[in-house]
Amino acid sequence: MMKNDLLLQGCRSLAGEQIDIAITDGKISAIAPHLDVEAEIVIPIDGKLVSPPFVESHIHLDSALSAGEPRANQSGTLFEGIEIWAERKQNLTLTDVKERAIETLKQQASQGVLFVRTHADVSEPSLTALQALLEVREEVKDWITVQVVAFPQDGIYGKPENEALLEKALEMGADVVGGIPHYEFTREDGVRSVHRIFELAGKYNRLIDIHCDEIDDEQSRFLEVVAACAIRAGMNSKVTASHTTAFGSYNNAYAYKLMGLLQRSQINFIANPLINITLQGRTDTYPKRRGVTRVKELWQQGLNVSLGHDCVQDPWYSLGTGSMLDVAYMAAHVCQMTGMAEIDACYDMVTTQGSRTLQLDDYGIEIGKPANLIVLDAGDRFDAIRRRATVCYVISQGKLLAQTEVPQTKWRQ
Ligand code: 17E
Ligand code: FE2
Repeated sequence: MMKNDLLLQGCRSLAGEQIDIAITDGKISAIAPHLDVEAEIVIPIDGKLVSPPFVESHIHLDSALSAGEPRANQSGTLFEGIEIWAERKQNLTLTDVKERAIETLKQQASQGVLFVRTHADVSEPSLTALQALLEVREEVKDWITVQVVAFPQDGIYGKPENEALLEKALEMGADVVGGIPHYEFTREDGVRSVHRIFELAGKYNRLIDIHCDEIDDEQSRFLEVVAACAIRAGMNSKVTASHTTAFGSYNNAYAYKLMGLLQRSQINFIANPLINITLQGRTDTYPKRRGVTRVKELWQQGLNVSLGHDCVQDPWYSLGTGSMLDVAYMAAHVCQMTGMAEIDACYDMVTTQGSRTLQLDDYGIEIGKPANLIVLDAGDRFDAIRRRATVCYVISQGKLLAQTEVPQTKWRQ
């Protein structure tokens, strides 16, 4: 009889079934209510929840762990964050970026994240952030999968050299083309930038993920341009609109028309509720806007929505731990996704829906797929989010990568 490398006994699946899982040569070799097989390592799971790993679909690893350098963000706005980062990025070195990125990836992986899409700022002439994150992508690939977005933070047309830097980033091997149309000087530049992004994605055969309408201005309407380009280019689910916070401020008549276009486009959406609940609404008095896109309505329409952390301790957000359960928890609150099915949907947005945004093949717990899975100290998705449960085991490519004990309180009285 073939001996398995790992056997997980007595797992609870997301569907609530009791299952054993066997792993051989990095792949899931068997799943059944009870497996009578031998294995090098047998782990008793005791009815804990087994889940596909978390997917971080939107983070900036180049700025992670740099909060306070050279100064803190006093206004709490996106714009002051961009100014502070413009100063900090003068001093980037490969080692500086790689150390902070790998430290963040370790924090993420220890909490069950095994797939990450990171933005790399490419509006800086040495392309140090990009080079560093491309090197990191290779160095960590045996335990975590990283996609790199070439992200022109200062706008494609903000400086004459920026457009060429974006293209150079794709030649160097960035997986995804990014953009920031709402930050370009004019509406026309913003529209032109979206067209340029689609041209480049076509030329280099890359995915697209645009920071789109991350502003409270209800007149910021680049999402319609992105959706129209996606339809015309036939790129559909290869395209992602990140943030789209202005969608939360559009009038309902326009939102209704837009929703039809989005349906046709079948693009993906990423909301970053931790950061946008703090960045947006800063120019409001009261009532203050929530600063997130229409997550619930997009989800109700059957469109693909995933959630990101965006930042871990950087000029835009000094908090953050990398936990995707924190992200899902905040989404449940800010997006008022508090019904039972809605809370489960928030969990799916940091797992399966994220895998769709990243266009991952081979994601999920099925026989024959790579053995990437996590075990949570929870009974179901609701329980995992409510308690932001400990991720006890992280199994990456068939190997036990990280193990965390569940904290225990001892009553002394
Ligand atoms: N840059 C940007 O344009 N928007 C953000 N939310 C972050 C960086 C974190
Ligand atoms: Fe972002």
